[in-house]
Amino acid sequence: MKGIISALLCSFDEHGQVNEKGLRDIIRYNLDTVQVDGLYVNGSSGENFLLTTAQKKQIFTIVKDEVQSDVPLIAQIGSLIIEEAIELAKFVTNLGYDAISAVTPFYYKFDFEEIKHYYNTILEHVENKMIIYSIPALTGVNMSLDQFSELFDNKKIIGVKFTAPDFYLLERLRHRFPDHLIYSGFDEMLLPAAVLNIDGAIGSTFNLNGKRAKQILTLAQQGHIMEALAIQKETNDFISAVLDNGLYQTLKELLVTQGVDAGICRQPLKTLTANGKGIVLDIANKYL
Ligand code: HMN
Repeated sequence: MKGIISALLCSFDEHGQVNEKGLRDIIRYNLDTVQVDGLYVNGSSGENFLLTTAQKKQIFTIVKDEVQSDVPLIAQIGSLIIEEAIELAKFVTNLGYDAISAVTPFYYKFDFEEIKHYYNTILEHVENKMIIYSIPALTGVNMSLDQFSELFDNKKIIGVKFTAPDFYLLERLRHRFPDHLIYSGFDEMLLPAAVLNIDGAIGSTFNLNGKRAKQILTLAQQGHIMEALAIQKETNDFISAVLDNGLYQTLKELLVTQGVDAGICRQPLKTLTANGKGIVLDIANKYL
């Protein structure tokens, strides 16, 4: 489960329903064209927190059916409703997902004991491996090195998706846990994370830009930092254009320019205006 892993986008129709053909198209593009090393399903990029339980299960099922065992699959099952997290963890484990992942519980400012209890409780119910999903900017949950260490005391917790610009903590984590899987979560900071010897990266922009990301990771691993930096610069030009125009909407519309039926986002995420779609064409011409 190393390398460049796409945080999979999902295709929705104008009624907010999963477009199965579109989702399969997105998967095929990731596997056949971008050639990513794995898929992270129902993360932020999959609009997970806007979905019903039935839709989450539908997406997990379609993805496994399309991918089979071609690349590793990680299922994000985190939910504020712990019963839902457990139900989804069991569901994807039965489907054959290689690992589960759960975002740190958010909104209520849970303390660390509550967060630890959350992970351990989910894992009591399921025979699978867990990747912690840490994204402090969105959850408000900042964990220290010692707190990560306490979580890792549970042998089923095998790694972390580290989505934060804290390279000191990332280096300390890498040093202290050489055998855990450490993934970088901010695509625009892939190179500095790669220099710290991460195992891989999980990100939204890899649905389109995964080839450049793979080059950055490989070049950094080989010590070719300046070559990697040139590709990170091009990548960041791409990412900043995407962010300026609306992240998930733009990524989906970029897929549409490549013949992928990527659909639109679920409400309350907005849809692109005609002007926004024009900007997408410019981005596609420049970077794809
Ligand atoms: C996921 O859960 O879908 C992604 O792994 C999250 C990932 O860290 C992305 N973060 C968010 O979308 C909030 C990044 O890929 C991010 O989109 C990218 O670095 C652009 O900022």
